[in-house]
Amino acid sequence: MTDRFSFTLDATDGKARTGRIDTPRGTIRTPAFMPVGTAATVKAMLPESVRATGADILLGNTYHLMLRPGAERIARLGGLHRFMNWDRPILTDSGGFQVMSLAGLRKLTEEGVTFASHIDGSKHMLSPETSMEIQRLLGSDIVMCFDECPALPADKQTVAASMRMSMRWAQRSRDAFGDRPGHALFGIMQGGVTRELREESAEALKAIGFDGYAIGGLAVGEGQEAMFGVLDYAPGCLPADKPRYLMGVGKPDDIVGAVQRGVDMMDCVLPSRSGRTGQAWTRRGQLNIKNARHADDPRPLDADCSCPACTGYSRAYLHHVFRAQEMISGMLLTWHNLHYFQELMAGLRAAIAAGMLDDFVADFHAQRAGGDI
Ligand code: PRF
Ligand code: ZN
Repeated sequence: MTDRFSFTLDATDGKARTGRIDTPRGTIRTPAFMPVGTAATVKAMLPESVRATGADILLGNTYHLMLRPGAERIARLGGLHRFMNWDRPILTDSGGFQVMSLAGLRKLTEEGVTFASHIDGSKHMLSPETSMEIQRLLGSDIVMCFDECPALPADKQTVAASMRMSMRWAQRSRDAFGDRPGHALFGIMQGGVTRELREESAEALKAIGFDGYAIGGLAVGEGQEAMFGVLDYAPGCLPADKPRYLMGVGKPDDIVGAVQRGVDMMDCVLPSRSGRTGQAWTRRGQLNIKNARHADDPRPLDADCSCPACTGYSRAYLHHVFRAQEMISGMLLTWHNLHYFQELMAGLRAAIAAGMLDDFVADFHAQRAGGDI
């Protein structure tokens, strides 16, 4: 155990990296996938089950928790880790991105953003300073800068002005965060799909100095080709000795492509959210358990998977409990999906360490191209 936050690179393969982030609450093996626990729970999972899938760190949300149950209440109850019974690292997003996608009536100024709660319409304010304070009250291990991610489509001028405000907010976030040994503050690169803006954003963040650097403003509707276009150069604009976090990504093939391009951390609601709608992600591709073809199928979801859903239950059973709207349906499919995502990350880490990433990626795509699952 360490009382400080540090990043150690163990091996590289091409642009891909594997290593570890050490924190007082435990080690995060990278490349890492962070399950999303928006409202102080990874939906349908006990924390010990999330850990059993292989997760080293969870993501929580400033926006949701400030509205319900409130950051001060969580602080009084001992902080987010104690509150949700997860004692390992937690990264919290800063709220701006969620305000833009979820809140009602919003007003954005240089100071910050005022908005109406999506829960009860009550009025709230978030700024770099209030976001840092809320994330401190939650007890977050990795705090994200308060930023703005412009909605698409947006012209270059709009994206440039927004990015420059996010860089001023990054400085204010740094100043408000202060010096908190054992806790990390990550900057967030913006700039859309324009290379000069991404480079300008990276320079601004490096001049301020952060414990890690996120790539924001991607996976917002630009498509995988455009996202990979940015990822071909964006990680290389950031310090090699600090973790790089791609926010809100993604599908398994997005994750593999991002890791190949030098990304160390990712988060996405996909495995947990889609589990509750019957979507299963497997090494052979994607299927929906509600489909009638599974009704009589005695086989497991994935014969090569060691998760509880695959070792204990048939597709026919999973189909039945989904159709019957039984709670175990979301539990089993979420468990399987999280297990698969974490197994993918473990495979990527091992392949990078062995200098065999190209073979691993070729195999990943070949297994998915097999057709019928
Ligand atoms: N900024 C923040 N959170 C985010 C994003 C961002 O740009 C994204 C974009 N994919 C997801 N979550 N603060
Ligand atoms: Zn499984």
